[in-house]
Amino acid sequence: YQGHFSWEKYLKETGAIAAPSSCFRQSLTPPLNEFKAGMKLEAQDPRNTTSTCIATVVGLTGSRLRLRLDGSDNKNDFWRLVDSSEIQPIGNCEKNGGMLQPPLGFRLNASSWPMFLLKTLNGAEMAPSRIFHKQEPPAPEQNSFQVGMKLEAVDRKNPHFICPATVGALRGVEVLVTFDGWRGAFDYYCRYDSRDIFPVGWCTLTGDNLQPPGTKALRLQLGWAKRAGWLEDAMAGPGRPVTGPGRTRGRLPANWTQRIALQQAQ
Ligand code: MLZ
Repeated sequence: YQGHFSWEKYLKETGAIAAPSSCFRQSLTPPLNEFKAGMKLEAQDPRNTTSTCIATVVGLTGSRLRLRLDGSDNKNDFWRLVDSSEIQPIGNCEKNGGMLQPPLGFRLNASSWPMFLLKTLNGAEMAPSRIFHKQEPPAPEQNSFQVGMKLEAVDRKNPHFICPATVGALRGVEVLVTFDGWRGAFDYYCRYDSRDIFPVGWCTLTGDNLQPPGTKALRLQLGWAKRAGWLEDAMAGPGRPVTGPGRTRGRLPANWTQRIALQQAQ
């Protein structure tokens, strides 16, 4: 796909369908990003979620901010949607009777935190409260994803990447996110209302950079077919139904042979 990946072509080739936007906890029109690099705000420490810390915007990508906790190192940057409830204007914590905390792995001695806080906020550009979004979009009432549906998802091991993905399995309120063209190493389960998953076309709308799928396409297609209980039945061939525990529900998608043939031809 060298550089430009087209969902339209890809969905045709894979015979897959995109998960409808009503499945996601995302706004239909992506939230406006009016933040600027250098602005400071309050954020929950991702490694210690009971702490509210000072963070600096060190980058912007689509509707997301790349954040770094003041007093931390540059190895633990994290990304948040501009409408995340985990970011707030400076002053919010105190207003609610809380106290700003040093980040996990604070570079200095804990006793120097009050002075550090003073210095880091002195003369800082604070993100104005009007550019924060009042609330997160509401969660859909239930998990309405289906196995095989396509989506865009944050690669949690490389959270600056948003990548084409497929629903690999469902488990109650959870969804298994599998990355197209990559082996299982990046897969994860998340709640259906996770803020890390987006409808097809999200990155185009926000101007974020969607990674192209990896090259292990065949494995991936077989991967989810197997998890859905389809593969054993397919291999048994017609007239030799595989029975036994867990395999009785197996049913191949109508176009599975075309899907696999197409993947092999690439
Ligand atoms: N440098 C990494 C990127 C992997 C990204 C996968 N995204 C699903 C690697 O090649 O392992």
